[in-house]
Amino acid sequence: MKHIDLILTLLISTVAFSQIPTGYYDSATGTGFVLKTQLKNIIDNNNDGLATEYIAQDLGYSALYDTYEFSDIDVYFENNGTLLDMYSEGVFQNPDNTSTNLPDAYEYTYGSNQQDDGTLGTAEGQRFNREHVIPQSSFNSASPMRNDAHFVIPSDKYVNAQRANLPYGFVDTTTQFDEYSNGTKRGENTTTGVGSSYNGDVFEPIDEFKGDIARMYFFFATRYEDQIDGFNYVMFDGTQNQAIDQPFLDVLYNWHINDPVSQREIDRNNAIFNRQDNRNPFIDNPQFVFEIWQTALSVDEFQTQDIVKMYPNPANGNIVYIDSNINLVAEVYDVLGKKVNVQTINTNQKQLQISTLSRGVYLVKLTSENGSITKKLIKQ
Ligand SMILES: [Ca+2]
Ligand SMILES: [Ca+2]
Repeated sequence: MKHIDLILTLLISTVAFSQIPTGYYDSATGTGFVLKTQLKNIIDNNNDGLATEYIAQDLGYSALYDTYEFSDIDVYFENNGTLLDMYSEGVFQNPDNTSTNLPDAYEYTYGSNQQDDGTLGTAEGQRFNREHVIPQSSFNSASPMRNDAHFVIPSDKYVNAQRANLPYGFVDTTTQFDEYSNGTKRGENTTTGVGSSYNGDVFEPIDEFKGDIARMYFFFATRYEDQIDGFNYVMFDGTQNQAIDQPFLDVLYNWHINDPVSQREIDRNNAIFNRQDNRNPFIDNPQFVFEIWQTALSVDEFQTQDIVKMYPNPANGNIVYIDSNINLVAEVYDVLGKKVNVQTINTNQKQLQISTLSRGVYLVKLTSENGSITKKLIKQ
């Protein structure tokens, strides 16, 4: 085989292997916490009838740094191959919620800047190390949790230490708070909005990475479902099913909805799958979050406009999913205000059929007994 052919073959097989394997989620047929357990059986390290290549591997703690060279590379922002650290990656949030790159305050290179001894990390920009999004103390630093790249991320060592074991939440910016180079915050839990019943300090990533963090919690609560009731952490409720305590479940759901899955997360999931042989189902299928936890969400999803979600949008298929825990009527209007479609969206099906719509911009008015909201839909 010629050299170039060999490289091509390797590239193609790598790409093929790194995507969701056909049939991987076939056994995830249920809803609610039944679905959660089905997903656990797919992504855990037991042989539940799955192909052996899909049994989760524990590669050990030092292997995380090797994984990061595949899973956490900045090919999205500066696009310069340096480390992508969610606690320092510079992303500017415009008021209209479109992101623009800002220069990072500092950048890290694999190998030369990574360490976790006690000598550096007294300020930002000195070293990076391994940050457990779910703190190690909650599971006594036990394996395989300690070594699981799905929720153990590379981060600036100083900011990592500042986060310590704090839960995630919205920081109250009307009182004194700490802010790090890219806008990551630490301070009092906000007393407005969701997440108001916890009174200690919280840690808040920037908007660009809120959903990433949330989906790591949904992963953890699923992957380690059979042990999590024994883990001790303020964000957990001591149960195997719901696992994530109120009000943090509402916070994480809000973050999941308002920061949808990005290409960076899809790539990260694929890279970790190549290494560990398991996937984060909530990156592959974001609707699983609502399907599992819908009865546990304490807020009225429908009355909070930001939380009623319609996706994908723009849509290029025949179906748009609508997350809601009560029945809705969907009226579709074209840009001239002409009603072109009416459908009932019930809580079992949650799908808006758009096969009859031609390409263009539409307004979808969703009405329940609580009121109505209108959302813009683009069909491509
Ligand atoms: Ca960067
Ligand atoms: Ca994100």
